[in-house]
Amino acid sequence: MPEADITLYTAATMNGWKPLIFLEESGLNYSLEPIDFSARTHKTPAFLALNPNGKIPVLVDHAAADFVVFESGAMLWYLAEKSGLFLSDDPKLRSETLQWLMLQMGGVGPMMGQTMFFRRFAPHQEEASESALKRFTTESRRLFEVLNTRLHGRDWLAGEAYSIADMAMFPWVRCHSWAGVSIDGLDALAAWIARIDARPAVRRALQLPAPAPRFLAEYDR
Ligand SMILES: N[C@@H](CCC(=O)N[C@@H](CS)C(=O)NCC(=O)O)C(=O)O
Repeated sequence: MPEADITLYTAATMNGWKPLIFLEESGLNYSLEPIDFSARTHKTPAFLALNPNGKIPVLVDHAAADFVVFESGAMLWYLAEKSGLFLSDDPKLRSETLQWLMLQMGGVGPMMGQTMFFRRFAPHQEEASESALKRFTTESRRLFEVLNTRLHGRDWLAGEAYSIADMAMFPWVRCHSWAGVSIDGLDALAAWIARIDARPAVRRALQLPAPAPRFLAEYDR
């Protein structure tokens, strides 16, 4: 049996940082298996046996008979239930947290992911890419405005405590400038980014796994 209770397979990406933030915040005992996309480890039969979708992050809970969890939102939820941290027991507060977590998984993540693809990787000269870039950038900005309205006069997305909803949303919102999505005028959102960015556990998580991929070099701008 491995020494750590949990093995996390991940990389330095928006989805990859989410469980790292939780694990660093909670102090759960884990070991890290960095996944190098260029080596295609995440497409090997051994990895696909863990996650048939061939993507990171993936977690194996050795303390629960090697139970496997993929999908970062499900992973944060699993870790919250395992540890009793960052997700309220109160049914309404719990639902509120999961609503904002789902908005990240179904809205902000996919829209920002597509915005990044069309801004950074797709052939820009093609008319279809220009149209897609405009669509995804506008929708990402609209979602940021929803978050900004929600955060007006409050510190966290759900209830009065930092939760798995904040942990899920943060990496995607923090990289707004790399994606080319403006947060101008969204002061509550900017304050929330700074609030989370300043947490020591978050600072540690964002350095993992090192080294950061080259394509994220502009991430902090
Ligand atoms: N919905 C999945 C998305 C996972 C995902 O897209 N992971 C990306 C990194 S952020 C990945 O593994 N990309 C490598 C690839 O697709 O080859 C989750 O939230 O876990």
